Amino acid sequence: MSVTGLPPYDPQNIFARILRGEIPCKRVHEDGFALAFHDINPQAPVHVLVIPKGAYVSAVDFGATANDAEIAGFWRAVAATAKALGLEEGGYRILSNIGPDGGQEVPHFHVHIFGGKRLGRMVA
Ligand code: D5M
Repeated sequence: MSVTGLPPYDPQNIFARILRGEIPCKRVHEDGFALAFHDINPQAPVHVLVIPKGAYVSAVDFGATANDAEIAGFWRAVAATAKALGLEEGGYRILSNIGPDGGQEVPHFHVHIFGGKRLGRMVA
């Protein structure tokens, strides 16, 4: 079981398959720690997902079990992705859903990057 009480990591989840190159993606950034690609169902003018290369179910699972280099590398990849997308000056939003009540559909930890316009306040 993952640390949030969610089911254990499923190596057949769609992001694991993208990481293995079994499913294509529109890549924005890739390094040793993370892969960033455009969301298939964009909710903002810019909507990109950043996923770690390791097998983590959620943000909490990642924080509790990844090593320090992986955690630092992941967040640096988020920043590099935002920079590559030209979002640094205007800003952007990052979001990570956790579990069914959090709206998480894909059980591989990911951060959404939203940007490209002045975003409204969060909606539940
Ligand atoms: O967000 C999961 C997100 O993943 C959701 O916004 C759709 C996106 N998605 C699903 N399949 C794909 C593929 N194949 N490419 C790109 N984006 C994809 P969650 O936080 O889990 O609700």
